[in-house]
Amino acid sequence: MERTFLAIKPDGVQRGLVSEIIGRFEKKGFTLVGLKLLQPSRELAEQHYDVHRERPFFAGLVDFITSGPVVAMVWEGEGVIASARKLIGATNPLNAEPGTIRGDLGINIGRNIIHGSDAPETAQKEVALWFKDEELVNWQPTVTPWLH
Ligand code: 3AN
Repeated sequence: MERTFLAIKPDGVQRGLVSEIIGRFEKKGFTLVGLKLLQPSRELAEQHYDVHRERPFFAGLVDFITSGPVVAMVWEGEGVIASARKLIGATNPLNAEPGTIRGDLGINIGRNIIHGSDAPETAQKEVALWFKDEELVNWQPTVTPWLH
């Protein structure tokens, strides 16, 4: 079953949006298989944003993501990678559609509340970077098996 890595960034945590955001993925019907609160090290942040290393905003991005607690999550479900990106919305919250997390809750591209893996390869890499195997729980909802 497909899995994706999602992280509520320090702005989302500090603004008290954790339950609102987790609720959106729960209500959609995806399955939470990994969850932890941590303040990422610079090393972890730099690895996570490695593809942006040459971008002008890289240093600021690493400073920001390491500045406070982050809620790191792994969600599972059919098509979860692309669907989570839709629920999250466009990178710039000012362009994100109403109804999406960034469209409803954010205004600043540098403080865009949540990260979501953008493709199967990055999802696999990011899940392995942020979580040990034993931190993930292999389970399936039994109350609504028809959903899956
Ligand atoms: P997304 O998070 O939508 O996949 P990416 O991968 O293009 O977007 O960018 C990663 C992160 O880098 C974004 N979530 C955002 O926080 C930051 N970022 C992207 N573009 C800019 C920018 N022009 N200025 C500041 N931060 C940016």
